[in-house]
Amino acid sequence: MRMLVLVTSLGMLLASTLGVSAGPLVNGSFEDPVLPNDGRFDYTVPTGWTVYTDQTCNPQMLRYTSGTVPVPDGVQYAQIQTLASTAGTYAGFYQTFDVTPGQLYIISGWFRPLSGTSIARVGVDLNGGTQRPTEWGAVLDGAISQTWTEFSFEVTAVGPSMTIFLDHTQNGTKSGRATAFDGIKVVVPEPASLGTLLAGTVGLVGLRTRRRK
Ligand SMILES: [Ca+2]
Repeated sequence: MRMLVLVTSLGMLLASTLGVSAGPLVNGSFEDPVLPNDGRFDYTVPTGWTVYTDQTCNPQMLRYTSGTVPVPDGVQYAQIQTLASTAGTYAGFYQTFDVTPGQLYIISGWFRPLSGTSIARVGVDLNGGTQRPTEWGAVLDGAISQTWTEFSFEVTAVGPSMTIFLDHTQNGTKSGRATAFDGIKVVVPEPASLGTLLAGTVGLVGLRTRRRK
């Protein structure tokens, strides 16, 4: 048991040394909960995420079946649909996760406005609250593209947590507009001395393997 704890600690140390993950952002790929493979979509809130809107909306999760467009990350994705017939109405998912103050993070993922009047946006509340952003790190207007598009932007943490907003809004007055999201990731940029770090990693992994025996 003591050896197990040691190995776990070593793994955590390794992860923090590498800086691969920013912390507990969970289910950025929307693979949880697992949907049945027989339906087109489910009105389900993805695990770890919270729904917000100014009026009314439908959270949805979808699972790809054969014959549909490939999913960017895994086999499921999430989308948010506004039900109000008001231009500017909005809805989305947010999630708060731990960060290190002063650290630079790359936020990336995929989004897809599902109509010509849908607008996909991703932004953060740097204070880790639930204040919907007024400035966005990534925007895709459905009038420009309605296909899966990868986005990426950088933010510097100011506190111990940060909240990401996956936002949908619309230009037109038709209800039932939506935006899809998948593969949301928060990572620390790779350091320049990657080769040196990798060499060190191989050594640590070797050590870890031996200790497990
Ligand atoms: Ca996915």
